[in-house]
Amino acid sequence: MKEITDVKEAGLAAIERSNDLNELTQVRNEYLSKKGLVASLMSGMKDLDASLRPAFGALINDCKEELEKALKQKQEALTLVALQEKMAKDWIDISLPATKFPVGNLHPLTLVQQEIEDIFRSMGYRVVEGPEVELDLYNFERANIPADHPARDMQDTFYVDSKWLLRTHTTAIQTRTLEKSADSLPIKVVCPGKVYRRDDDDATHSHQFTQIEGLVVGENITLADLKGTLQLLAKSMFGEQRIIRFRPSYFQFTEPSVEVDVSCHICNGKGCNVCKGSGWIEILGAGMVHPHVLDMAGIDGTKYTGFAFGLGVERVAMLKYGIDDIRHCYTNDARFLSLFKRFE
Ligand code: FA5
Repeated sequence: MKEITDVKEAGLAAIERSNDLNELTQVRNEYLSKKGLVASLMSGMKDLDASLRPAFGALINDCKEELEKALKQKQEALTLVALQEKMAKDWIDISLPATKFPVGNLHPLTLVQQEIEDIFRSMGYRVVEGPEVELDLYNFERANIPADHPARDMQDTFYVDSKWLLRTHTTAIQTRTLEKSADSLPIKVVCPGKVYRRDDDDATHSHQFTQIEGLVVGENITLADLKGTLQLLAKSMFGEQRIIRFRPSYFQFTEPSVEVDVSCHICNGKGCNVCKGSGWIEILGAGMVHPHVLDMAGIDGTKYTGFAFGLGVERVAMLKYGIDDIRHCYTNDARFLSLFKRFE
């Protein structure tokens, strides 16, 4: 009996002395594990006289319970201390200024493209893309520009071989869409994408630039629909005061064809150096889809009509943001690009 009390006292003292959870685990193992001191005391019970066993058993149980209780309390206390130490060590000053990471912004051409896409999406148009390496068939033949036709000279072409070329205009996406959607009219799409021409680079020309083509085909589509649509585009892009005008033009795949000017947003039509004194700025080419173009795609040109237009995204961005040289769009000067942060 004395031995039990000694073990208990010694155990309680060892628990009290433990400075961290590791030490406490060692004490637990020493006293309460299967081969610990309490278990070995217990194994002595079988050698005792039967009359002494109940009192012995009760004392052992009391010893065990007291040690377990003390261990639990100490464990909670040490866990709390460990947490407090960790918190004291790991604290951060949330009022310190954070490290600033340079954040990029959208390219002006992306901004203009997204703005135009959004305007047309709000009118129920789909956005359709196509391949940049294109078949002569879709870029020229289906656009009513057969081989050896002089109209091919208007768009000097990078050929890959006799069949394949780098598309010269997004009209190639138009001719593909016409063929694909011949059985599911009406068509209402805008087609953005990169195009390539053997033009000499200067302030307003690039050998690679971006176009957005618009195409609507259905019953009773007229030139008035084209004009209303482009009027809305001009107002959305350049302001409510803008008006547009049509000038007769020529494209092989539209008849009639027009070139579209918007009243100058800098001088309000009075004449300035941006509009070269005329009060008008040319923004795109357009027209009614030639019936032969519809026929070639398998659409009845006597029943259905359509309009199409194609604009240069760089030229629109130059007008909208006052960019004086198209080459700025392609030289990746971070100072130039960062100017467009505020437009996002
Ligand atoms: C065409 O490419 C016609 N496919 C547009 C069209 C579509 C007409 C549907 C009718 C119906 P054009 O060659 O004019 O047309 O080019 C359209 C626009 O692309 C021009 O108004 C101009 O804004 C831009 N553009 C043309 N060449 C260049 C170039 N080298 N660099 C930058 N922009 C250019």
